[in-house]
Amino acid sequence: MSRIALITGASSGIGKATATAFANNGINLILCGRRQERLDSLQEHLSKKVQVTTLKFDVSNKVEVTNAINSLTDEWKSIDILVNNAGNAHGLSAIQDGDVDDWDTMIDSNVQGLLYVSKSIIPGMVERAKGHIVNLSSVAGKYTYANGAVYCASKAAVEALSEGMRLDLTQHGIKITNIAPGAVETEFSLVRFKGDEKRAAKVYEGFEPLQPEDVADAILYAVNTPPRVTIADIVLYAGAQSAPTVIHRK
Ligand code: 8X3
Repeated sequence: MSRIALITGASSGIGKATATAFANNGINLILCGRRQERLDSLQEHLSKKVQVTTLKFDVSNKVEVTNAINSLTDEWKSIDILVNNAGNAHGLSAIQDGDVDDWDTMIDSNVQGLLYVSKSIIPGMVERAKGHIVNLSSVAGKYTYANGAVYCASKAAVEALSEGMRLDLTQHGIKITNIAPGAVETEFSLVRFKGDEKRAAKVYEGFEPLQPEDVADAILYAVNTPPRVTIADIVLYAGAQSAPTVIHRK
């Protein structure tokens, strides 16, 4: 089989756009997510181009992650590219008003989840002496903003994990790419604001936000570089954005 990529959070947003870009480039896919119907419909669509399988699990559930990845056949287990995309923001409020359950959800998926999935896949990459891990961080991991302390901290952890993974795994032939997008129009804000469509829409008002496909293009560029090149870090802002919370709206 040609290259195999496992993508978490593949059923929407950046994960889905990345899956589509990979399929267009002949990369076979293991689509992972919590919503089986969405995974099935994406599989149906993309399997016209490449081989596609799906795994339903919640990244924050250690047992589910291990069982799902262990259930892959040997052929599918030879994962060349891991895209750690699953993650979310929950709430936007000052630390004194923060909801502890929101904090748990962010730390559990953005940090623990990324670690559980990576732990299930890295030993195989080390054994095969090749692989590429793409971690979806955020500009929020580079600059902390007001009311976002815990989300920003979770993404700062991703930044540290990308650096740490690179330090430990480069000698094993494994590349690590950290991707830090700014304002991308996805379900991100709808999830952050718990389904409040008006509040979510306001985030993207008065400027043209990044689209998931823009981030997918950057990921595709990173995974298609020759062995002599490691794309360590890519920061993407929307055209009208100059910092995470500085957007020039019309
Ligand atoms: C998403 C970007 O700036 O809304 O990670 O935190 S931001």
